[in-house]
Amino acid sequence: MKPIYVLNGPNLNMLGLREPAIYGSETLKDVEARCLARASELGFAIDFRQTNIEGELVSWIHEARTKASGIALNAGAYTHTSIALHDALKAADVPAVEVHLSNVHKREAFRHHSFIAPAVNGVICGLGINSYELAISALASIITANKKG
Ligand code: DHK
Repeated sequence: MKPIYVLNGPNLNMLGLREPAIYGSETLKDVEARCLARASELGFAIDFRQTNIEGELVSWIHEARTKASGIALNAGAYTHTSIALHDALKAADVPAVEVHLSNVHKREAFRHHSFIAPAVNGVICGLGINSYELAISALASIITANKKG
């Protein structure tokens, strides 16, 4: 079984230090541990990565086309700016879920629009680390259903 790629974009390496009132006090390592535990319960492996570089996310999404069974993507601020990530997700053609720790709709207007949302199966936001766990659960269901169908 191919792993689920859990891809994290800019500034997510600063979790735990960065605006804890918004993003919580847990680190990206803590997020990875929770994702790993959830995926294991569901019989999936994960490949968990973070980059501050938009093009690297694009390349990882391309790679997912053949190497991953699905993608959970928190693209950070690139969510609100990147047509390149939208196009990469369309090209990848694997199940994908957009994830955010914070409720972007409760925040500044510039966070209300996502270029990624139209290119993914679903969007989960505002639930802290639970957003990631829910994305993995949703992907596991979609991948399993696709196999049966
Ligand atoms: C993370 C970021 O870095 C922001 O740029 C997004 C997202 C929201 C999050 O909530 O996980 O606007």
